[in-house]
Amino acid sequence: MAGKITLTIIKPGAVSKGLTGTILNRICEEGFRIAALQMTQLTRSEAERFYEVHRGKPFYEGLVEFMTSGPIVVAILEKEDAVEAYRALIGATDPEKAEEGTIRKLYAQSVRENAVHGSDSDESADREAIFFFSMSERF
Ligand code: FUP
Repeated sequence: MAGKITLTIIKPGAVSKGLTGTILNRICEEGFRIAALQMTQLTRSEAERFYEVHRGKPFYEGLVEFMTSGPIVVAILEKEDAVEAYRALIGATDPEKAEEGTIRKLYAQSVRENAVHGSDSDESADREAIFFFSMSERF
């Protein structure tokens, strides 16, 4: 039976440091199936729309600036309880609070430059997957 999905973004800081392969390898080793994959660079309006829920917060401008600063790698990941399983794998938003061995603990620079995104609910995962991928790009 197919598992549920989550959406991840390998953020500009991690892509520019050459960590894309390392992070995708870890994701696969942890039993996620890559159901869609793309490299792109967000425009300002796309980043604003993706992070709409955070508009008005003190970190919003910096977040949009960072997320548009270079290419990103976006993937739909499939596994049982994908959202929860992937959030456990990436660790807390703030890498200093993230568990040892998590992707953010290993590769994040700071709360803002925290290496990867992971959807926070099944509803967000569906919305975010549609944001980046058409059905013909999903396998
Ligand atoms: P997460 O779900 O762990 O990605 O975290 P949030 O949805 O709370 O935040 C989304 C992004 O906003 C984070 F990945 C980084 C950025 N952010 C900050 O820059 N500062 C903060 O204090 C909180 C979040």
